[in-house]
Amino acid sequence: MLSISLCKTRPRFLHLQMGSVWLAMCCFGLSHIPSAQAGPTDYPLDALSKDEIVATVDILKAQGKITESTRFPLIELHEPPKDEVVGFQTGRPMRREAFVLAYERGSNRTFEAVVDLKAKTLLSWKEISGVQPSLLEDDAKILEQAIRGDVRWQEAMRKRGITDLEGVVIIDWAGGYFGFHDEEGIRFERGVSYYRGSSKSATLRPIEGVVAYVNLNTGRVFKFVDTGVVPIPKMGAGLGAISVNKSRNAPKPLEIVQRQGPDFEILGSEVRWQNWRFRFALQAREGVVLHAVGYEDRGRLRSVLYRGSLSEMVVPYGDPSPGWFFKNAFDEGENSIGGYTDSLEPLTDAPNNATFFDAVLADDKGLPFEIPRAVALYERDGGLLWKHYDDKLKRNQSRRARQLVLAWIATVGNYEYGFNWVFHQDGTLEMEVILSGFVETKALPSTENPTKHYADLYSHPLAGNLAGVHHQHFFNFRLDMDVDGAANSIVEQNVEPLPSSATNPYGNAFTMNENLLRNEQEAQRLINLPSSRTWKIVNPSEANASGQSVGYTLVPGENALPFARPDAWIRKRAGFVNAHVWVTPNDPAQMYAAGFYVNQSKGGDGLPAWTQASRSIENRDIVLWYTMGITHIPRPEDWPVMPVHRAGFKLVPSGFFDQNPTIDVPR
Ligand SMILES: [Cu+2]
Repeated sequence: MLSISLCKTRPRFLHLQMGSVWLAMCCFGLSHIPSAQAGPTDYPLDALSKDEIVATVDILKAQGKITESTRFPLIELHEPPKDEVVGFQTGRPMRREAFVLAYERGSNRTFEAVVDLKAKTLLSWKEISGVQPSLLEDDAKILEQAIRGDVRWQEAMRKRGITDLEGVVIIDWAGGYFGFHDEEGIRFERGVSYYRGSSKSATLRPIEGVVAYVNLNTGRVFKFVDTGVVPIPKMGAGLGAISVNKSRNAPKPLEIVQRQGPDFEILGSEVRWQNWRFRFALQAREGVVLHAVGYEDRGRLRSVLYRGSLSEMVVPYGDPSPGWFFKNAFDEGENSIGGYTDSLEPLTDAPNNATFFDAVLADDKGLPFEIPRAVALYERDGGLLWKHYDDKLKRNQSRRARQLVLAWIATVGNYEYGFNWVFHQDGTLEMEVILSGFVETKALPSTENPTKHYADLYSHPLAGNLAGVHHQHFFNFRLDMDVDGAANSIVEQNVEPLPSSATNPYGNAFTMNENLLRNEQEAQRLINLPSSRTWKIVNPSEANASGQSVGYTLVPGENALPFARPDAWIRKRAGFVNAHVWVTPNDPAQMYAAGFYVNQSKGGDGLPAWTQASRSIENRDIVLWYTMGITHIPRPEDWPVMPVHRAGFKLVPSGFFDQNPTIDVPR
């Protein structure tokens, strides 16, 4: 959820620290852990290498475009046009370009650049006015310094009995947009305070009702809010809150043994497994991006998905109080969630049989940094694949399923978000989102209630007067489907009961209606339980053996509608939450569901804006955008640390094959 970090050091430094810890641990016998260092880039969509990041910044320097004070909210691959990628043949020359966002804090100016890494030239450099690029490490430092120096804040802490001001931790929250005039035209954030005391390992106990608004261009607090003293809870969020219960015996080992090695092959950046082929890259903004996903069907490689990514995330909190109304973390657009990718811990974050991949990203100063074990790839037991027992013949036919998981986890402040692309042998591609970590805590005022139970309308108690505030997590996935080629259409499937009639005398009849969605406006859809609604991406030019268009069905899992009012600013800024399904013609300029510039955005960009034109989405290269919402009313069991919550969706072959494609799986 959060942009908020309990220890908001930008992750890159955490990784360096963790890297050294792991290096040390490797000396103690963990060196067998396989970690695949990405080789030289051999595919047009491979992420920028260390050398390419260095070269990008060097070219900008040589052109006199940047200075020591320039910061880089984003440096990543500038993807080549799709036709170039689709037509690419291994070993042939390929385009390599970098996209750069540069920010000049002193003049509050933002620039976009594209660098040609082959020709070592600057292809474009342009100023983008009226925007704020995503948050930088310096922002949190400037905010903290400004707040600590503010006498109103110092006084507010003393009023709460806090004398050791260095024992207070200040957390920055993206400013967002609420129509306030004094927040226009500046880069700003809001800071909230937690009490930790002298021990670095102690928890962060919320200091309720104190908010400082900081102008990040001038380094000044321009608004200060103190709504009154609320007792500081005895406990707060952080690892110190986790006291390990020794009463449970460790379960006996459960290990996957693959004496002959994993069943997948890695060829350059391509993974091949059980008829599947795909590539992936860790990008700073989106995290792991899936590329060129295809399934080999009786010797023929058939395309399924050209590009699959997390396009945006937002976590709106449901508390209107001055300390909370602004908490709406866009963890991708405001924070570049890929940059918060964890170094996965072998045996716990991923199972014993995992293969790990290191990744390289650029920091705010344009320097490359490595994330060891950023991505894990492993096979897991998939339960039963199929079965039938013939009672007459007394004979059983069944097969065991296996799944391939491509996993990464980001820690954004107090929350962990894991994203598993799960490949099934039957052609199903599943996204499994994992939520864990700490809920965002609030201190409740004492109550006259003799039962000493604390409560307000917007939260639920965790422990004592420490509460977890109601919130929702919305994820949007951008799925550039290429079902047997780029020219696809989308149909909505609704199952409907038939009226009682002479032909339906028993009232049991129901049918399934398919409705072609012809344009972007028609394709803004909600999930619908009464009609078991699904959506099928079809290729109208390719038919299966039964004569149906080949297709893949989007099968939703857990989902929600937003509870913020339709006219709330957050609904305008995160307009993608207003429908679960959106479909657009593929446009490489339209990658992020809430638009490119999300930090302090006013709304009016992203899916709602693009789809105004209501372009045709029939029999052409289309993108399916799926919004998934999770409503989180915190429970005592979410404390101290949340047990993993899973939610997701599936892309299931539907007439893509002529029959069950796993019939050939050996016993
Ligand atoms: Cu939550």
